[in-house]
Amino acid sequence: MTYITKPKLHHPSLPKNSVGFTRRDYEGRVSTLCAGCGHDSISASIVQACYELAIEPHRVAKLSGIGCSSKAPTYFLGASHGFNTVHGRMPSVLTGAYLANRELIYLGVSGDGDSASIGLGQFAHVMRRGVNMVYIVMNNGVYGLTKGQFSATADKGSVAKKGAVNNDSGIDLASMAILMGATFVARSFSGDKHQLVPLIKAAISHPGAAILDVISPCVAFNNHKGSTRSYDYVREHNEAVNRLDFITGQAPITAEYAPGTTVEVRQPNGTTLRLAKIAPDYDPSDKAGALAYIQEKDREGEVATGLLYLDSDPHDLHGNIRTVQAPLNSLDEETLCPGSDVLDRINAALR
Ligand SMILES: Cc1ncc(C[n+]2csc(CCOP(=O)(O)OP(=O)(O)O)c2C)c(N)n1
Ligand code: SF4
Ligand SMILES: [Mg+2]
Repeated sequence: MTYITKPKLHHPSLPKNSVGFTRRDYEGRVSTLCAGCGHDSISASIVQACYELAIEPHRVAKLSGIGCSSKAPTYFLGASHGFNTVHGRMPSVLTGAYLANRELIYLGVSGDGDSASIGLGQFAHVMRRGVNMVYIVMNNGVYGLTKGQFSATADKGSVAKKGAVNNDSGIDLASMAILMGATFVARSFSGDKHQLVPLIKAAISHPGAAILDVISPCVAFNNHKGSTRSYDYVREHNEAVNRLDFITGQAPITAEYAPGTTVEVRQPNGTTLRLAKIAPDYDPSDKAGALAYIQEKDREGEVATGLLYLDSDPHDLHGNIRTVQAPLNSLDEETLCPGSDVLDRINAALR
């Protein structure tokens, strides 16, 4: 309930990370979502990832749209910047914020309705512009907040709680993000923290547009037999292509693997992603191969999860349009307004 506040005092023996924060410092308010909602598990994974990466909470900006999923940022990173936007419009507000200040870590949180229905146009464009962000879709196949209508990601043939069958084709947001130009595309399941936490950490370390399509069952409206977004269905049909174990440069490698069973991918910011192969022939750097694999698994009724696509040399919006490094609010008037002589020269050059 909203009126229950969390105690501010922490036990003095709670372990701290390298920047002096406990895991509790990354939490938010008490959740008002239904008990068992997948979204709360994703929030817990975000808390864990930020704690393990030792991110200072004030360096994060979390933005969302409208929906149960878009309420979730209230329940994690309570000391970070937050902006709850209009339904489906989070990507443009995030893009604007990123243009104004590239020094923050941007976390976009959305739902399948928010991203694939009303916000599909915004979703497509934010993926192709190289906005350095982590975009998390809490995907339950329904509009949870408005009582369980099928969303645009619901699979054709899946059955609603009251028996209606979905006749429309479902939109695969991971495939769409790959097509649109996202440079880090992963899919996971809210119930698989071991897969999800490292993926969130890797996405944060990726200097480009990173998206995580996380299947997140809605226990109130879409967790029954006939649903393809229920806990039982996803557990039975989860086909992981790889497991992301370590991000070297920030964490030491502590496990050993047999030769040929892992791939290491270096990123421009000095971090290295180490992938333990589960599907031996799966190559996340092969765009066409990734799209074909996702389709193939979908045809078999399976859900491909893991790091599905990675461009290890991502482009960045600021680099593309050559903007200044400093946040706009730190620029003085002289820099922002170079004077009428300069303006006259620019106008003359355009004549
Ligand atoms: C402009 C506008 N249209 C419609 C709505 C009604 N509405 C609120 S949430 C929602 C769908 C949310 O679904 P999703 O993004 O999947 O989030 P979930 O609740 O399932 O996590 C809709 C249609 C709205 N708030 N604003
Ligand atoms: S209605 Fe569904 S999505 Fe919304 S909080 Fe409840 S379980 Fe979660
Ligand atoms: Mg939804």
